Amino acid sequence: MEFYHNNMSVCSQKVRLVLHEKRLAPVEHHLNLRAGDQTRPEYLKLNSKGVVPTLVDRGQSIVESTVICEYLEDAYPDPPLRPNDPLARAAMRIWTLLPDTGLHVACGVTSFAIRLSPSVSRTASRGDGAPVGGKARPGVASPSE
Ligand SMILES: N[C@@H](CCC(=O)N[C@@H](CS)C(=O)NCC(=O)O)C(=O)O
Repeated sequence: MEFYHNNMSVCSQKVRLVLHEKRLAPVEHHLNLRAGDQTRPEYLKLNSKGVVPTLVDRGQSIVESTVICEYLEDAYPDPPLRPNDPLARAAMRIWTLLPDTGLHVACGVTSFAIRLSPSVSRTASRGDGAPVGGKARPGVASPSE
């Protein structure tokens, strides 16, 4: 099993949580989104949208974070993460819709602005005083790196 992801990606985080709960340890490929790793031809063969995450399992590429989570639940049911009760399952699906229909889009706009706008990169702060476009402290990854 191979997992293509990024440490700052919310969509990747969802899948990392499921992998951890199921004690699965795929070979990890950390993509540097700022450097454009996600647009390399070999990666686009796995994920034609050029986004993370992507899971490769049993020789097949699986995209879309929620679909990946559902796949992991189906393919590796132990321990189960999806509730059996239909109402609880409906609530689970509402939770998974929240990032899919709102959060990812909102984050995408912000990430895009930070990545492409030199003025935002120069003036925005990561919260620790360092510029968003600046060099990370040792052990701290820059956003979308
Ligand atoms: N609906 C997709 C969204 C994937 C997505 O937008 N991923 C972002 C990171 S959270 C990305 O790879 N962006 C790359 C870019 O902006 O070039 C999913 O849930 O997997």
